Amino acid sequence: MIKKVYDVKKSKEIIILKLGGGLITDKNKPFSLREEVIENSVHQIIRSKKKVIVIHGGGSFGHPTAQEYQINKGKDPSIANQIYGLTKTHDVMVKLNSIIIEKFLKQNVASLSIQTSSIFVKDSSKDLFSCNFEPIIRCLSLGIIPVIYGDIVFDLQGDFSILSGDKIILLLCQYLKEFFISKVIFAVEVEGIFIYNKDMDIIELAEEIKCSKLDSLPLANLDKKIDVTGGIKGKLDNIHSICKLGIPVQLINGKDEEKIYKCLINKEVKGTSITI
Ligand code: IP8
Repeated sequence: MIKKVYDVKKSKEIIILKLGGGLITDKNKPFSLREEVIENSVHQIIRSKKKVIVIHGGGSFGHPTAQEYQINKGKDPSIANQIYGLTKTHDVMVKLNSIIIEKFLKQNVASLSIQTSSIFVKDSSKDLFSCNFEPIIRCLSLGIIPVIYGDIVFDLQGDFSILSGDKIILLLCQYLKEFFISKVIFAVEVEGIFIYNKDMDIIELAEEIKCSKLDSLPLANLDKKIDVTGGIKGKLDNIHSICKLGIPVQLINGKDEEKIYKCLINKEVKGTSITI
């Protein structure tokens, strides 16, 4: 009996992998790409043969555009060309997304762009999102790798905002009940989460963090790059909520040749593990 439950879990197992925007682009230079990092990440995902949902961030594409038109402020007629900027923000994300999709297709692997702003709708009056998960479920069932991205999102109250890749992951973890999400991996441009060790007066990599300790971390990597979705603090809030659902989270350096692959196949890698 127990074995049967385990098998069902195994056969429906998926891993969510986020390719951070700061990993696949250089956030210091608008519209700059790290093509070789994208190619290598895609190669590792394919090599792992795991069922994966890929999410990617906005990096030097989405964030500067969203910031220019202050999309996160919501609808504000005093902001010049804001509605145009809303569509422009979506468009640059589509362009970044299609670059990733092409890398999969070039290696003869089926992957499909899932348009975030078409499947998610926000209702700010209830602080809720509704989502049509069906395209994601169909992709996974057919062996297609769905690739989803941080994007603009419409609001039932007539407004709009930005839905970050991290929040998409949380929503999938909360509501995608058809699959067993065994872990969430954040591939970023650094080794993981760095903290300040007061006793030794040094900054060090936090290799293991208990979920309950996430709120009180003496964070050291508070970078100042453009980020309209909350930077490292926003990320930790989402990670905290994901862990509270009982899903382990790992942060690894996606620039490394093999870390994404190793992490996907559950080999030990240096990085930050958030334990439940
Ligand atoms: O980089 C933001 O997604 P994130 C997407 O995952 C946009 O926070 C459009 C800025």
